[in-house]
Amino acid sequence: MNSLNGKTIFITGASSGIGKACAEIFAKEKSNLVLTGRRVERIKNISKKLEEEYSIKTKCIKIDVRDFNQIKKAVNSLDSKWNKIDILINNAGLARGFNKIYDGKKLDWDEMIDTNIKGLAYVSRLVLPLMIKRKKGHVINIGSTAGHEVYPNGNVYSATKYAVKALSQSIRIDVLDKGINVSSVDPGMVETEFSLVRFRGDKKKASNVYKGLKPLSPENVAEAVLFCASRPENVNINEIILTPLAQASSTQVHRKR
Ligand code: NDP
Ligand code: 8X3
Repeated sequence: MNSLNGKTIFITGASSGIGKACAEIFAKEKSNLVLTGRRVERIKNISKKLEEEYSIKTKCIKIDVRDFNQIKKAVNSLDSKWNKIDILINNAGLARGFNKIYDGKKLDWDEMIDTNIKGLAYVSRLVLPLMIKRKKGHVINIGSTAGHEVYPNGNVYSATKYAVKALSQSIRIDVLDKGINVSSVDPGMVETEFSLVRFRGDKKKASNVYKGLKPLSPENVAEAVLFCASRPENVNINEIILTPLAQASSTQVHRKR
């Protein structure tokens, strides 16, 4: 396993779920972390806990990935101790709504497209030059099974995750001669705040998503991210798809009654 001790990991959406679990697993490996997200108080709490527990260094930056200038300012503000980013985890993302396309809300679509597609492209555009300068680095995108197969009412969310898949493949081609790894970790059902966000705080609807089965935990996904990040230098993990044992596809789920 390639050591991650002392490496700099830049995580988008580190305030919750998979991003937070990635922060924890890389902290255990003694990596230093740039933690970003909109809910900066949450990130600061995570940062404090991880610094105390693992004696690592962290930097917290408020970033809304939909705002190109905000990301640019944040990346430009990193001094020489922080701008040698070894791994970028493009995790920030969300689903909004669960309707037939003809009942969908424009605002929900705009938010998903702006965050999941444009946000990932913006962050990659601004961080990659730092990696290219050093001729090394690793971009790990959090895709989804929804980027491999569609499901009823998934429409625009699925489209954004198909776009993440296209971006992962495109970035891999574009940096082929730059010594940079590009991986995609694509989970099925993971119990995080994802469904609560999708259903705008409706706890009943959110918990029904995982009813009768054991979903993936964010830690399960973070382990896959860590696996991608820790391979020997000559190896690139292109894609990992992981689902709960009880999920065979986006539509085939076995629930205990
Ligand atoms: P959570 O809702 O728990 O976490 C989402 C994270 O994304 C939060 O930290 C949130 O931070 C951040 N985020 C959302 N919008 C923005 C924004 N505009 N700018 C910056 N950060 C933002 O959900 P998950 O952990 O499940 O989601 C993480 C990723 O995993 C997403 O890309 C999602 O599509 C993907 N995924 C999730 C699956 C699941 O079943 N849960 C399955 C497959 C993929 P903050 O609000 O503080 O900005
Ligand atoms: C999240 C997985 O199936 O809820 O990307 O769309 S799913």
